Amino acid sequence: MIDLHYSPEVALARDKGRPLVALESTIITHGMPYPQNVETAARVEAEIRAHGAVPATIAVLDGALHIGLTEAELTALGQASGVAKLSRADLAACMATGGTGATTVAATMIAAHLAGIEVFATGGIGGVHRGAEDSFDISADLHELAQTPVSVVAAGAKAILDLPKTWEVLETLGVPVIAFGQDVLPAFWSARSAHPAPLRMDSAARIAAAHRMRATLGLPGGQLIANPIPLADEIPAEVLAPVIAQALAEAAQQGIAAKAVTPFLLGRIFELTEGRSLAANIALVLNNARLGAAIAAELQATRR
Ligand code: PSU
Ligand code: MN
Repeated sequence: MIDLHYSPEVALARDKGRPLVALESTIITHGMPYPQNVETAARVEAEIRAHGAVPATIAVLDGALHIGLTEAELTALGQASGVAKLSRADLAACMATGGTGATTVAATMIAAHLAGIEVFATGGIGGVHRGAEDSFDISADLHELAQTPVSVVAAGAKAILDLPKTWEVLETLGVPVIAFGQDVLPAFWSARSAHPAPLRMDSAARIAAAHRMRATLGLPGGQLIANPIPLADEIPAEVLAPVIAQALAEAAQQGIAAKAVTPFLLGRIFELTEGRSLAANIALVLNNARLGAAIAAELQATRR
């Protein structure tokens, strides 16, 4: 049996049968600068509580897989430097060697499933990087969605990626991509893209019903809920396009590769937009936390 370390709040929620929403930690350690990362993590947790669910932020601390972090653990993780970024490939090795690491979407899905948590809210999933035809850089998040039964609420995939290729791969892998409340997919910092949504749902109850039906049919894997950033917080795609292009060119010049690509690009876009990208990122994560809480409540009502 694997030894999961539940925080007191999460342990209590499990006892009482309260709805739980998993949260990742890579967004804290690699996705946002300090101190906004710690502030945002706390605000996202508070948002989930305010909407009737209990947050479970996931990370590996000294080899132990934590489901829910205390405020002190969260703050320490957000201030630490050199924390490992753990995806499916890294999780077991980090735990076996007593390491500390932040979980990506893929690793958070694995941990959430082990803990019986069916919903996970984050910013944006990883996907197919631009130039993947040469680099082969495709996030393990996509294959995780195809095999681990967790519904992930995100504002689409990050716009630094090749979004059309990302949607194609998800379709190939049989992952339902459900746009929430609109007919086109969102593009992370922008509410709308030109890409038609493969599926659209307008209520948390329907999303929960689709989650349950996959299990009934014996289909492995989860769902991606593509939840658009609120319009008041979005950055129009045409404003971001040149910024993304510049960040990508710098990454290529500096030979940034593999796991370093996503954190580098997010950091540069933050600098180049003078923090505007970060404000939008925070707004969209809060929005995803609210929808995640609503889906968790619906799933809890139909739990078997
Ligand atoms: N979404 C954000 N910020 C992030 C990430 C997602 O708003 O930092 C992280 C997630 O943990 C995601 C990871 O799983 O980036 C993808 O990294 P890669 O492309 O190396 O798989
Ligand atoms: Mn990658």
